[in-house]
Amino acid sequence: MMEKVNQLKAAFAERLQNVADAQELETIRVEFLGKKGSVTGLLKDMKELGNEEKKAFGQLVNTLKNEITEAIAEKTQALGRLAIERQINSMPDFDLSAPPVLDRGSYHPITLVQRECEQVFRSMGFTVEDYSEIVTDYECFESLNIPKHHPARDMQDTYYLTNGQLLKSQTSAAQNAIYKKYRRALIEEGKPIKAVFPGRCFRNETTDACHENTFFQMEGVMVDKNISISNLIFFMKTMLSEVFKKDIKVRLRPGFFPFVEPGFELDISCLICGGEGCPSCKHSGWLELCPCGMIHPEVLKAGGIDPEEYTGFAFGLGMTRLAMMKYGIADIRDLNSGNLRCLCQFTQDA
Ligand code: FA5
Repeated sequence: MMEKVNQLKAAFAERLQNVADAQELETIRVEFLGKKGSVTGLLKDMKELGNEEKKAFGQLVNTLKNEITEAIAEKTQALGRLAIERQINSMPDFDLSAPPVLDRGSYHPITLVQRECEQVFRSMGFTVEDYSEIVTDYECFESLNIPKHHPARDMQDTYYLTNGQLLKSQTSAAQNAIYKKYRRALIEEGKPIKAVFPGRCFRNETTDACHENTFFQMEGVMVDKNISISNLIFFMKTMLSEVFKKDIKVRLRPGFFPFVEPGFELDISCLICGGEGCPSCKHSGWLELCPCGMIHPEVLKAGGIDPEEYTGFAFGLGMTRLAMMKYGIADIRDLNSGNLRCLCQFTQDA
């Protein structure tokens, strides 16, 4: 009996040493600890033993069971750490101390990400629109169901000009103009509105590793008959897998924006720390990347579209944060720094 226990112990140790991933580890766990596993199988032999021997053998099997459970838990953690290391190592090299290459010009990483996103959306039939950086209060707030004195304005304090205009705090400021530009084609010719509009945004807020006072977003809207949340999720997933060229862990949770109902926050697992928590993700392991939702009826009405007949989705992709995640840039402020050591390293991707 004792020999059987030792043999099993040795067999487990050997299997554990060579395990490559979590799936294989689970197979081993079932093989040894499952209902029909080898450790459970040992107990069947107990029938042949006397009472005293039964007790001693039972304890032996229990100890073995605990040892195997513990070893599996340790291995699970080690494999998790390994997976994170692999993910970090697979990110493109980004070295702030590398000497700048000054003999040629280079594209800014945000330009590269913006072009890539534009191309993805163009291939799905979206038009790419340009819009002003200086907008009116109506464009940035009122037309988006945010009347004066609405508390949602506190989240987006921006810079006001003496003539009452303002530097846009969100690319959503172009929504109203886009609806008005395309509503005739929608209503008279049945052409869905499918548009993205990238742009620079401004907010009067304190900067940190993931917040800038000047950053880029890309807004997207789609309006037609029978547009639903499934359409929204499909386009979001397609965009992320095209940009990152791999599966990215995302989570969708409820979010409040007066111009959508229902509204969501779409977060991605932080690629700087692999989800462990770091300054780039405010130590949460997740990064708010792309809030979205179904366009509020009042917003469609303001754009001259009948919400009884048409529905649509909208999203506001944080393009500066997307560039951080794609290129492994831990501090958002490097992107506006004008530091060529950082910025010229992305030329080869152009
Ligand atoms: C908005 O700006 C909404 N207009 C987005 C939206 C559009 C919602 C359409 C629903 C429908 P928010 O303030 O959360 O939402 O910003 C959107 C994204 O922009 C954030 O997830 C983040 O990725 C990025 N962002 C916001 N503030 C900053 C900042 N200070 N620095 C860098 N990126 C930022």
